[in-house]
Amino acid sequence: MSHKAGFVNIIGNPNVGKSTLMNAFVGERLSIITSKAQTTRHRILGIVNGEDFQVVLSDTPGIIKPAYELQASMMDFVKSAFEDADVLLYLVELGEKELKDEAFFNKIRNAKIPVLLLINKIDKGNEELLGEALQLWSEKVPNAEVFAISALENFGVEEVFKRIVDLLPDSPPFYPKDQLTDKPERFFVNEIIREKILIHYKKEIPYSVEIDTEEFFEEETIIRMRSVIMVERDSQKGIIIGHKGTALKRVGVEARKDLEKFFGKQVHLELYVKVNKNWRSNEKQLKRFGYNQK
Ligand SMILES: Nc1nc2c(ncn2[C@@H]2O[C@H](COP(=O)(O)OP(=O)(O)OP(=O)(O)O)[C@@H](O)[C@H]2O)c(=O)[nH]1
Ligand SMILES: [Mg+2]
Repeated sequence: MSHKAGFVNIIGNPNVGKSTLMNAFVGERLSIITSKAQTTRHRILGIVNGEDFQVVLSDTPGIIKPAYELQASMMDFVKSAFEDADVLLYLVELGEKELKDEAFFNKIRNAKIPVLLLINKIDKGNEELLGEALQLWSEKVPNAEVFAISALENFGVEEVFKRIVDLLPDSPPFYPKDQLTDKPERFFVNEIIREKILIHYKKEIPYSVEIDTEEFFEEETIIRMRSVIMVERDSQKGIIIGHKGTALKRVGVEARKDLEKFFGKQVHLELYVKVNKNWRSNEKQLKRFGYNQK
């Protein structure tokens, strides 16, 4: 029996629904999703296995012009997603007109591999808007096959997946067939906590935060975790903790609930906050947190 396998990398502007789409393909909440741009900071693999195929999806950060070292490293993850793709999924949302970064856009237009251009969030529009978008994107990216989808409502996702499998080369699997992702458990702990911070704090706070799970200890009936919320400045520490610790407590309670769902086990989560001055611009610190992998 022949077997197909390959790398299918999702790229696009911030907030267009890349992580929502990846989770829809995988059927698990692997990538965190929020209404804020720059939610995803890493390249995260989601592996979908069938008897005769393995689709290795990559969720990537939204494409931006980097202003500091962390963002530069996020864009390196996007670059790497161009290098090993067998199929590119270029995700746009209804109403969007352009990819601001011309270099990335040209890479998509000149790609030597199949490109599927997916117009997402069609649940938000009408036939007229969709018609305009279909025309616009077919002209802008003539090398792509265009699909209209709603990742949130799981509309058109199955059809895209079938097309992906069609396009994959014959190849043995790259990962064990029971593997779902390339990231360790602690990564998902960090991400689930960061999601709560993105949801509950304003302005620059979520972008100044990094999580480091120092302890992950699985016992028979419970997993014990201790995680540090790192901020860049003293003033941010106070904001994270909040009056009498109520803000931090809310993060802890909500994160624990999600962690219990994710791991299917009772979770004990200890959270504390630490100032790590300007970590976003510090190469050593970024390496330590899994960025700057070059
Ligand atoms: N209405 C609608 N909303 C969607 C759809 N897909 C995603 N969203 C919403 O769009 C927002 C961003 O979704 P994400 O999946 O985090 O987007 P992303 O492209 O991964 O964002 P970054 O990681 O920040 O680049 C969230 O509020 C989602 O619920 C869709 O098909 N329809
Ligand atoms: Mg994302």
